[in-house]
Amino acid sequence: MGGAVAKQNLPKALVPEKKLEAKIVEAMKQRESKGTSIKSFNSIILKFPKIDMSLRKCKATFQQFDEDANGVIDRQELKNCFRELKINFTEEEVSDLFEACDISDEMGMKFSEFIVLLCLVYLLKQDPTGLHVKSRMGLPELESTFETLVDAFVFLDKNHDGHVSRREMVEAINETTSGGRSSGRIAMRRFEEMDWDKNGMVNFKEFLFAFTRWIGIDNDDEEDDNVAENN
Ligand SMILES: [Ca+2]
Ligand SMILES: [Ca+2]
Ligand SMILES: [Ca+2]
Repeated sequence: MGGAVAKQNLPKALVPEKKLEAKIVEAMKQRESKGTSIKSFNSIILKFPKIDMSLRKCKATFQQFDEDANGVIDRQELKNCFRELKINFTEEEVSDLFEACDISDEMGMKFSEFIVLLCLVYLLKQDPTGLHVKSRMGLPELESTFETLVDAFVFLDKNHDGHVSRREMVEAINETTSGGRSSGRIAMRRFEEMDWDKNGMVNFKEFLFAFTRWIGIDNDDEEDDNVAENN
């Protein structure tokens, strides 16, 4: 309750993202109440190649919405994208999402940032009223990959509070890999990689960004393509 007063003193610019983060945590908690199909940390690792492939295929979607083909999706292009995918977010929500995901500050979203944004949209679009639609965004294959990522996060977030703590990360890894010091160290390293703002907690957005880095989605064959095109 005391937090309400402190919140009002925040600089205005900080509020939108906080609001969005709160919405994401809320949506994640809702989803967590349904549990996870993932049984072990190793099974997440085993899913990497499939996730990797599916996300790479999404490059065509990215290019489709990058109307001026400059390699990034700007605000207007994102708005058009949402219209096309029938994602009915308010202007403010679209803008908040853009700011939350445009972390490279290149006047637009790179591919990896776009993927993270779509996955957040996927999570936010779950329908608590239970009106089930087969696909939330008309991108069924991508959505099943997003579901896997959400599922993985739910597995890691043992106490279902919408954040993965360092302890939860260690617990998740130790569950399967018979403990031992090396797995503990791996867990630590993974955790530090994920926790960008170093607040000791990993939220879903941090998790997704870490994921795109682990599978190296931005350092793909793009450069080769460009060379081929220019020659
Ligand atoms: Ca563009
Ligand atoms: Ca937690
Ligand atoms: Ca963090």
